[in-house]
Amino acid sequence: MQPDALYAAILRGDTKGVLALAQEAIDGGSDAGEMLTRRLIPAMDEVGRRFEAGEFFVPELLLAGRAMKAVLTLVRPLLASGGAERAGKVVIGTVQGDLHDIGKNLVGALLEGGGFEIHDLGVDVPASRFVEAVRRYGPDLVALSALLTTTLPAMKTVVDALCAAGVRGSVKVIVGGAPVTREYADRIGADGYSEGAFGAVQLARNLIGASA
Ligand code: B1M
Repeated sequence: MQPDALYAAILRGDTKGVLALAQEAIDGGSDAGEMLTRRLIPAMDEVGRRFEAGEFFVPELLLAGRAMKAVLTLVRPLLASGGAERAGKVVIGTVQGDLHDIGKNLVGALLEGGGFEIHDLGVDVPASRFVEAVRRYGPDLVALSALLTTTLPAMKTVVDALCAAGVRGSVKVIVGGAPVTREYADRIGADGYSEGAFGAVQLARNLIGASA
């Protein structure tokens, strides 16, 4: 296949084309992780750039998002097939007010591949549901994703709610997503920050002392 066909199909929001090209690449022996980092994620970044520049509008974001989610269902089993030993339990979700879940799903899939048991609370998750989930599942880690500058404060709300509920000491909290920075993570009292999805797995392992 041509090197940029997959990238271009994401930009067109062409789900069928994306699936066909990704399948072709996988059948041809392409590495799923590389496909993600070199072609799919950069294509989504370009969609975001065009949106910011006023060249794309919400329908294009939606179409590209749909195509990306579809291809992730294809790629996910390949990422999650690490066969790693059980590393710990994670409750993951996108914070309240935020509907972006592609990055969160990717982090979840990679953690799963790294041997973690995942409880995915979905998107637009209020702080009270994170607290409930911590009580219910007894995770080692709570993983929060946010993609909007306007929903960043909801991460602090979750950390504060965990403290108020008296469960903060029993879990590590990691945060990530495009607008999140290490400085912000430190400021809200999170235990860890990872810029990308792949780094989140090592971070999680380091925090709970699981072997690599
Ligand atoms: Co939205 N959106 N969007 N959008 N969208 C962004 C985020 C934006 C940057 C686009 C832009 O203007 N350039 C911008 C935010 C600006 C800002 O706040 N600074 C934006 C906006 C403005 C909006 C709306 C407000 C648009 C509107 O309605 N006017 C609206 C908000 C809706 C809401 O949430 N309440 C909106 C809606 C949407 C769609 C629903 C249409 C769709 C999402 C579909 C979906 O997720 N199911 C969408 C999309 C597709 C995007 C862009 C184009 C792509 C996001 C994506 O999936 N990227 C995005 C632009 C961009 O990111 N370049 C944009 C691929 C994904 C793999 O990357 O999610 O960043 P990402 O995850 C990365 C890292 O961030 C990290 O790992 C991943 C892999 O490296 N990561 C973690 C993520 N979570 C992590 C957690 C961790 C660790 C790492 O530990 C726990």
